[in-house]
Amino acid sequence: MKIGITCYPTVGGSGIVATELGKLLAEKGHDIHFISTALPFRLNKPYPNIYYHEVEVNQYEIFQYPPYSLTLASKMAEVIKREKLDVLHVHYAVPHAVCALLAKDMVDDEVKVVTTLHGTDITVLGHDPSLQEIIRYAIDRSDEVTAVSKALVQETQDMLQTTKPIETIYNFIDDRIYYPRAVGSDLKKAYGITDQEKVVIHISNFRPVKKVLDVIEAFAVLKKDCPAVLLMVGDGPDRLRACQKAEELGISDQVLFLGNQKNIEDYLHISDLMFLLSEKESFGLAALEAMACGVPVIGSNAGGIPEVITHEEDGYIVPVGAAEQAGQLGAALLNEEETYKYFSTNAVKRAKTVFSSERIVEQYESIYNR
Ligand code: GMT
Repeated sequence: MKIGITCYPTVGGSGIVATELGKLLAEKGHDIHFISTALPFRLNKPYPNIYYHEVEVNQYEIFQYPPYSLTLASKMAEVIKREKLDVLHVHYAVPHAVCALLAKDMVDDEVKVVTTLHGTDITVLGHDPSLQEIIRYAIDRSDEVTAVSKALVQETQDMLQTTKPIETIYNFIDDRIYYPRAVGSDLKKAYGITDQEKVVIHISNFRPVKKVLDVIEAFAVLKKDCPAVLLMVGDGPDRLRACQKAEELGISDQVLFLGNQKNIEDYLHISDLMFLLSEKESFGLAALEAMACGVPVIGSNAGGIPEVITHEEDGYIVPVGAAEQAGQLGAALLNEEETYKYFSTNAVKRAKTVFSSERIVEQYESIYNR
């Protein structure tokens, strides 16, 4: 098939999943056409059947804001027509599905629009009455709609009363990159982490919904019972507040803010535990990446996180805001070797089976075939 893919090409779970899906579909012989503002950042080697069509958004005096959606729709229309796309798979209802539907209408083509919901368009934009109509339109007019967790399907239907059936297709990771690996302690040493210290990690874009202050608080509790260092990977609006919180709690020497990093797997390979204590999270791709590397995760009960982590089997689920409980559970797990091994082995098993890339790519293919 000839499949167009539109996603946000920057760092973020939806862009990662869209790119990995494109790569795996290309490996299965499909022609893939990425239509986006930049080359997706995970597209790091040449593929003869992956094409990239850049959307160049220009600023004109008559527009108060750069017309991203219109330029994208126009580029989609051009690619649908020239490349004779069978399917245009867009990630996010707003604006990407709306652009795809407009493009399809512009060229009056039979191309099918598949929309994948990743959460932010529902959990954040869906609350805005001025956008509800257009999100509902994008979902109901798409030919097929998928969402990355059952929780997100439910939330979408409850909030927007959409009529289109929405299929849950979970996210996946590239298991050639994320797998358990015993690495030397060079990276740990480079960061001044001793062999006696456990490594706790948090990875996100530090938006308020990620509750990074709770992560710092949970780590402060954990540290009382277990010598440890916290790696804060990523960057965003709450970074400064998180630094201040670490200072206030007198733990800033044990909390390392690493900013955005490319080779996340290197950090996961030296980690023992992850905290993902978000207030909203439709899936939590970072948790799956950690589990695939054998790192148990303590997650909140927000959105799709409980579909990724199995409580008391491969990690723990705590209520949103229960930072103290997360810290206590974390310390106990790190101090209890047998339970830790059990959780770590189960986490890898779950990542490889329930979230196997092979199985999930087949689910998308069967939607395209339909
Ligand atoms: O979490 C974010 O702020 C980024 C956003 C994205 O566009 O990547 O993440 C959303 O999509 C990911 C991939 O499906 C999910 O793993 C995240 O849970 C989801 N974020 C939220 O629901 C807040």
